[in-house]
Amino acid sequence: MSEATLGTKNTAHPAISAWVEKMAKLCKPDRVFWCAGSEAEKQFLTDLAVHQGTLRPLDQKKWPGCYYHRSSPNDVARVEQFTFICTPLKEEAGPTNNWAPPAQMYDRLYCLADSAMRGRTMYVVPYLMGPPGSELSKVGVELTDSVYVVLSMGVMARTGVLAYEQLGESDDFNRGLHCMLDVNPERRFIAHFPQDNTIISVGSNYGGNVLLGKKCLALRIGSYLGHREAWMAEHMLILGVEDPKGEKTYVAAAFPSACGKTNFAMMIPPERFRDWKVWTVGDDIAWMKPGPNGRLYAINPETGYFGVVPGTNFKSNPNAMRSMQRNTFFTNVAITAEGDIWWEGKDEEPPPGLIDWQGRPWVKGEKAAHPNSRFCAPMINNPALDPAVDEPLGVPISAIIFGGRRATTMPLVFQAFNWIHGVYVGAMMGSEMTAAAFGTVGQVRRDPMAMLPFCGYNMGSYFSHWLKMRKNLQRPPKIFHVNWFRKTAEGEYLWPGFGENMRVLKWMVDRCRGRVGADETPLGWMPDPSDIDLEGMNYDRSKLEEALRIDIEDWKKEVMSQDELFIKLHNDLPVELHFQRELLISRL
Ligand code: OXD
Ligand code: MN
Repeated sequence: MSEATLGTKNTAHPAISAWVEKMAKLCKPDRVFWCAGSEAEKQFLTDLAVHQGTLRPLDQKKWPGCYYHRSSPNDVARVEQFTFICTPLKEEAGPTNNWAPPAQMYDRLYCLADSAMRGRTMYVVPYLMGPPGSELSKVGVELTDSVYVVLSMGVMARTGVLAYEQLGESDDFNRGLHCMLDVNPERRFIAHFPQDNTIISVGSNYGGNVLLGKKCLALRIGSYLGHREAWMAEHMLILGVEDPKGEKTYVAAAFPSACGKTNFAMMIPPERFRDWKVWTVGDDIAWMKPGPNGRLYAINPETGYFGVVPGTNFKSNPNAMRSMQRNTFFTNVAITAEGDIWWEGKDEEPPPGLIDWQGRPWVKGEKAAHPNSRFCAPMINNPALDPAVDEPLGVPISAIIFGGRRATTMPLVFQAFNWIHGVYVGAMMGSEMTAAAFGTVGQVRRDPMAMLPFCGYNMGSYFSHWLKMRKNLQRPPKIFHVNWFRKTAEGEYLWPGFGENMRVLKWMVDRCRGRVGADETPLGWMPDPSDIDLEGMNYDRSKLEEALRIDIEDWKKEVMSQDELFIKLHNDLPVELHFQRELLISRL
């Protein structure tokens, strides 16, 4: 395609054409640029972003195809306080979401979007979430005035004309409008209109708020559609564990933001497990649907990783390091004049002349990279990428793992007695807050199924949906809960985590395959400490015993603290969860 034809209209689809025309009339851009997804287009837009100063090339010898982006310091994380679910009835959004009536929110946002792209270009980004040809895949079209968004969407989703092929003549596509405005928190809204399959995001340029395929479509709108269409959109990584016989067991795991999903999804087993291999299907989102043999199948709707950088190094996550070695965008890390980058927890000394994430000469003792600085890397770079990642049917899930960041109470691992008990365990998940969202870091909050910020409808109905899905599964996944973050009274971690988590993962896989026993406890099935293989580890078994210990007094407090969520959701909470709580109390 020649430069002259880049950006020209590339579809005659009536509904897309009409909607783009309507939005262009509203936003009044100087130009509408239709993205087709070609390499030439990517090069053209990258050069443009560099020319505009939005992207800065890194040292291309060390970081081929990699670019640096710095966001506005007021725009570095998701903003749950400005995120809205706009359903006709408040009850549909439920008590865990901000709600506004659709008409009122459309008015307000159309007012803000009016003429917002004057002097700018509106990019039309058609995209596909999920493998081409999959029944689970969904089409979206994002309109944006940010080249950074267009290029990042190109990493995170299958963008370009292939999306039109999946859509065919259907009008069933997500309409997403993104206007940066003046990137001002006072004019920042991330609004979802589930009934219209529409998203409007204004006033931000941070990934989680503006890469509309990700949190907005794949989770908030996705969960709403899943409820309607009998499938599940979950905040889960997907990985395949290959045992020495070459048999693969797939698991999906929900941990809250910045609690190690990417590390777990890309785990490299320790030497003791050299005959085992962990394959990554996805690190953040799973779309799951009952499939052949009564099993639950999952796809990763994304094609890239939008991961937290600080703490990532060749020891903590070698596959993430390899994934970000080329064709990656880094946002809000520290940089040098020569185009090298650094962050806290990178396993090398900071290079001289470091400039911090806000563009100031770095002062030792201050943060060089923002704690929520990110890499946006194509999954194809991951040496452990599972070949089944493009499989339209998805992969069969044998286990679902819930987990949070808990210094006390939660043992290293337990298995729920059955699906209903597992739904209760997931629903009551709690975690200490991290930097991925605006809020008080360290405070424990309930984060059901790690979906608190992402469930696009009433959380009580979402639990009922989980319970109902069981009816469509003859062989439901087993459900587990893990906690890698339990500490001693002195504040030391009881379990080393990272690759060593393979030892716990193996126990879960063996449970799924009926290869290991378990002890019945008040919480569920638990391993005897001798069932966790500690060979080759310089680790004291008494620590494992402590990590697995159930403290009845702590658990009584834990059950009491669930009151808050029970009271908040009392109108819509399925009775099964009340019963599960009563059963737990009686076991305790
Ligand atoms: C993410 C998040 O970026 O959960 O994945 O915040
Ligand atoms: Mn996430």
